[in-house]
Amino acid sequence: PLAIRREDYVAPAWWIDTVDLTFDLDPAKTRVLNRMRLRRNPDSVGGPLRLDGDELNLARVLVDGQGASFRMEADQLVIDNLPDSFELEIFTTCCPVKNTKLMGLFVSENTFFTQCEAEGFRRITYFLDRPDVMASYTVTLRADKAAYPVLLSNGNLVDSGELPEGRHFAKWVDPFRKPSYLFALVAGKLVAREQRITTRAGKEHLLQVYVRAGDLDKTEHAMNSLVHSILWDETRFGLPLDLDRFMIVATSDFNMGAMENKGLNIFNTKYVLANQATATDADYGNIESVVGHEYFHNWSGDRVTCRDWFQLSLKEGLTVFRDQEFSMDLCADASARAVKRIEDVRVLRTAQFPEDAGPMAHPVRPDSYIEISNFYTVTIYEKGAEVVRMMQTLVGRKGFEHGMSLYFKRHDGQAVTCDDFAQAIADANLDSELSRLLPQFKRWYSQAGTPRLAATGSYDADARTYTLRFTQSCAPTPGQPLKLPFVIPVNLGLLAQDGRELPLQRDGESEATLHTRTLVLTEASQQFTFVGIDAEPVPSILRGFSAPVVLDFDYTDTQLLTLLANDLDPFNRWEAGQRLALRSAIQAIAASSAPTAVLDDAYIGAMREVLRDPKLDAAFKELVLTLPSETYIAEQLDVVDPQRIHAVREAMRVQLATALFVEWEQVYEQHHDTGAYTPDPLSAGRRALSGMALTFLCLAAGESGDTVWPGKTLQRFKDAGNMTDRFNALSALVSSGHALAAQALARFHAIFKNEALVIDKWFSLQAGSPDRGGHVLPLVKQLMKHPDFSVKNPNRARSVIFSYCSANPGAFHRPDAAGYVFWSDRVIELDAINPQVAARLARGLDRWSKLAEPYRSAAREAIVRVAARPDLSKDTQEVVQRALA
Ligand code: B3K
Ligand code: ZN
Repeated sequence: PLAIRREDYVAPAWWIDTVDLTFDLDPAKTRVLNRMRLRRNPDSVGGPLRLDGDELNLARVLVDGQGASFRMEADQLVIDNLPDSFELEIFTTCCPVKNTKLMGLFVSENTFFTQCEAEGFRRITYFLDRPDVMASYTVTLRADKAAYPVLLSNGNLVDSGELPEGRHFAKWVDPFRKPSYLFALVAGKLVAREQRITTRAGKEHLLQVYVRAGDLDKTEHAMNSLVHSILWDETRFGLPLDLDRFMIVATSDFNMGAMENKGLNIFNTKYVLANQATATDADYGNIESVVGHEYFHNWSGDRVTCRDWFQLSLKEGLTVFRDQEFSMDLCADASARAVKRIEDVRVLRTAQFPEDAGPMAHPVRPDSYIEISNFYTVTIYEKGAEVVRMMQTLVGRKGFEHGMSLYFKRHDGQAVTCDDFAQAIADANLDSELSRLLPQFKRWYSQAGTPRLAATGSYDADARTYTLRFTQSCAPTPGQPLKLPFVIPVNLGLLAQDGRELPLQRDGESEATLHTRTLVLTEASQQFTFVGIDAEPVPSILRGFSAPVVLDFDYTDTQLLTLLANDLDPFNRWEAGQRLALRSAIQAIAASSAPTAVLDDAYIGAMREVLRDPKLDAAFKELVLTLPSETYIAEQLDVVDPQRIHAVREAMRVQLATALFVEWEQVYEQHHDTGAYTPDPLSAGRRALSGMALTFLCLAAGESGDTVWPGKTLQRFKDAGNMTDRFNALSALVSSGHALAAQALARFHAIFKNEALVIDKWFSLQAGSPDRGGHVLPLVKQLMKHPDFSVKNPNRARSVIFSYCSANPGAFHRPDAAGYVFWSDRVIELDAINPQVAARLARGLDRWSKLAEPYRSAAREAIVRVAARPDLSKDTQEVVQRALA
């Protein structure tokens, strides 16, 4: 398959002004009548009309009401000799019930849904299926009334009524022009939670959350999240809801989290449904951010969209930044905000940094792709959000808000580029560093790879000065051997050795600033001298993770312990603990002996202090006590032995469990009762920490043969008043490998057999559990034979296959290569059903070339085996070919 290149972009030869679609919905054969008004684009290079199509049956093409001559070139319908402006009518049929790719129009539990981003609309009708073609849509849905009582599409309902033979219709008009990827329809038996709100602007709106009949009691949190999102966007950015009616619909068959179709967001049930019996605190948090994310797209994505798919981060990076800010602004205090920031950075470092270092590395604005679906990545989303965050750091919060206003004022109703966004933020802040450095700053969009920032400090006792030297570099990535220096905002503080914060006064400045200040790096090497320093300070560099870089600074253990105990910046406080743990892990991995006493007394003592500190929130303690993940540890090594990493990390966990046994008991006693359930960050933090305590207590029990804590944990599991506590208890038993786990698992399944999302957790916990003598792979194979398993349902496939292959390295990387063989079988099996899901799974062996033998050769062989399959989708081909390149 051919690569599409960014530099080849040309404006379309034709514009589509209006689209009038009529659907006769039938699962086996849906008829689509598409009437469009087109006109020649005078500013284009010209040429025939080429409409995209995919798996459509074409019945009729009329130009201005007359049969027209056309030809097919591959999947495109081509028409020559057209007038400058005309009406085009196309009649096609498709088969939604056979659509297992879940792109275009598909059926899930007898309900019709659509997914059109990025290129799904061409599976519904022939079209200029590209985001810079924006049209006004009128949609008429016709279907059997008893089977499909609810008929929804974008915009406003303008007409509805009965038709002969028990059928009915609904007609929808979207008042906003939009690209085809934002089209949506839903038809089926659904019920809605409704709420009317009046926004600050004084306008009334109807909000609806549509679900299956039994799920209405799980929609309150999603509705609340939507209301909060609407108010937040109006308050923080002055962006109001622009529709009379805003709908969310949940489906259990969905390739990703959710989709921001104009006025009709379609969601994976996982990000809508929650009540305290079925959803964990993490689920509640995810629902809040995904509902926010999709709602915020209404402006950043829908009102202003992308010119082409290379600009995807224009809407995704910006919208992730917006949902992160939203969740942070909802936090009651600085500690909760820091917890959210740490969680976001953890995602970036465990998923995006490896992507940036692997075969799929690409810039935030990619230069080429084979299948755009493969570029809905953590680089586009999370790194893209970090790039926007750095802009905010450089222009300040108010300056950023002005920049956003200018962006929407300039580009409302347009399809634009990442350059347009950065330009607007800079133009609204002409006296800022961003404006001065804009061309260089934009290297964040064009250069792939994670920059490394090496810092050294030197103290001059006579001059009472402290000098920090920074050297930045960035390793080659595919197609980019050489990198130019980035603009890197470094938030810095200096601590005295007793942990006090020092005022910061640079050489030549007349006054000192308190606490944190932002240094803006632009050169390959740069230094900064601070004056009036009485003793060698401890630098707190990159506070709040002010740039997406790897920071190398040769801290002594003592310095890290000082930061861990005192840093005003909670992010760097947490980071100091992570650095200490990582250092011990890496030493133990390199050693030849069996890992025992990996963590030293100083570290254990510091963790004891953290657990006992009455001033720290439970959520923060839980993060500090969480060891760096196996994936993150692996990224720090040149050669990766997954079994060795797993063994070392497990030894560290056992050490934390046994050495802090008394503290874990106290923590559990103090935190396990959180009263009536609410998913707020404070009580969620208490549940997280008491859950962690149970895990460690069961782990310690496994070492000592004690049966008290496993027994208590089982009781906790039975009595729990909410899913968070129940699942944490279950997980403590399963992960410690205790014999009581089996009956708890059986009981859990029995209680929740009718709750698909809970059954996903049941599968996922088992497939992701620590390996004991290689038991997980046979278990996974057995789980795939369970009557509740279905490989066609993406959530279920992810809960078993991905939980094993992508989230359980200690069990997946087997010396006998059976994990890799299983992986290749599943990639091949899934590819025939759903290429997007298959390609995602195929990414699981991205980092094969870093593996130690025998893993390396065996992993490569598994990838070669997939690559050798004939008829592989473009999606999977692109992933495996890049892996082998
Ligand atoms: N924009 C969609 C993602 C579409 C993925 C297409 N393969 C969801 C989101 O980012 O909000
Ligand atoms: Zn998005």
